[in-house]
Amino acid sequence: MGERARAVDRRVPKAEQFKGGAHGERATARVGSLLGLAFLICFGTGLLSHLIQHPPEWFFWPSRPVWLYRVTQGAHVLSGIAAIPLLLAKLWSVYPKLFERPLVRSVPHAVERLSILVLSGAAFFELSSGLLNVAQNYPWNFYFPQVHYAVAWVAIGSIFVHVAVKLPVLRRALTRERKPVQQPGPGLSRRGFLTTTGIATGVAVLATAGATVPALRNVSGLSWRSDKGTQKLPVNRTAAAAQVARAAQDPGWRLDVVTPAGTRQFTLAELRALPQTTVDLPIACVEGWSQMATWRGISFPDLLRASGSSPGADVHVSSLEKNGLYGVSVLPGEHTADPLTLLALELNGEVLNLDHGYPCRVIAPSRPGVLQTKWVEKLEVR
Ligand SMILES: Nc1nc2c(c(=O)[nH]1)N[C@H]1C(S)=C(S)[C@@H](COP(=O)(O)O)O[C@H]1N2
Ligand SMILES: [Mo]
Repeated sequence: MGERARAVDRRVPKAEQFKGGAHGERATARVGSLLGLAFLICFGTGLLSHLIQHPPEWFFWPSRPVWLYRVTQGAHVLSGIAAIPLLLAKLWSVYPKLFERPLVRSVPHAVERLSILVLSGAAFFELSSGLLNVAQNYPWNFYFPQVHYAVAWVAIGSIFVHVAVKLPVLRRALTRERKPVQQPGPGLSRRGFLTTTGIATGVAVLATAGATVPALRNVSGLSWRSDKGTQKLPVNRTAAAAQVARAAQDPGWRLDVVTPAGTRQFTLAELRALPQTTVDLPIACVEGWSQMATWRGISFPDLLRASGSSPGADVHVSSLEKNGLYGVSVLPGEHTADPLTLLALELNGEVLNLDHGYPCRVIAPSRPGVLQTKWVEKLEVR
């Protein structure tokens, strides 16, 4: 080593300088386990949401209980929120390792360090892109869900590698007997660190939980979505933004129901003359907010029978909205056979507001909000 390099090396802190309990194995292991759990919940519920929106042949998602998706997606967003302070705490707990020398001890050691780099990058990307998506409506188009989904596999894969590599350390750190007399070292103690991390995580979760847990509405400073929207329901995309205001209010509007037997057209008056069903169902947005509402309209089994088809068939739904990403959806047979699935004409006791999908919209139990298509103009049984 040259004179200069030696001088630089002297100024870099040494790993041994960080003696506080906060940087100890046990603190890292505790926070790491919680972070791993948060990621596992987040990955599982995210995968589920992806499968519901892009169902492969083998996939089946029940229409009951009606609140199921509300709970899984709420868990997705809240576990992601919890992971943010946990990840920061974890990184802070282990950052002295950056000063370990030599940088690379062996090939396996190099691979391990590289995998941590991938893990941190993927985790950071998932949490920040998810947070941005929750905070702003849809700053990305197709790009966000696709990339968020792809990187989730990178994150969970590298977490598995990391946990496998660290298993011996984890076991040692989580089971070791408490030393009877421990000299309090310099720096933040383990207890202080864990308490701070716990409080930060709790506050972050509480601040967002009100978006989906009604009892927490008034506690959550960050539950920007609440029951305060038009007709006591938030609006995600207005009729003006979707450029459907004129077509939706046109007296010439008709609903086309296309079945193998032919096409049946309904005017709004004809839809209102069909048997009406009233149901309480939540809208559960993929962004994590959800809100219960009372809906009234024609149940899909009734509508399909009135159109010469039968409940249980897949139905392709098209909106008047042509430029957006959510102008079409597919209702699986499981949902079209469920009498709680409505083509809704009313919301909370009033005619559906233009922004909520007038003249009619889909509302089905246990489905992502993005599939609750508004301003419907055509249903196709295939
Ligand atoms: N045609 C159409 N339908 C749509 C959307 C849209 O952008 N266009 N947004 C969806 C999303 S993401 C959600 S969460 C719900 C919200 O319904 P609301 O605006 O009536 O609360 O509508 C869904 N239906
Ligand atoms: Mo949504």
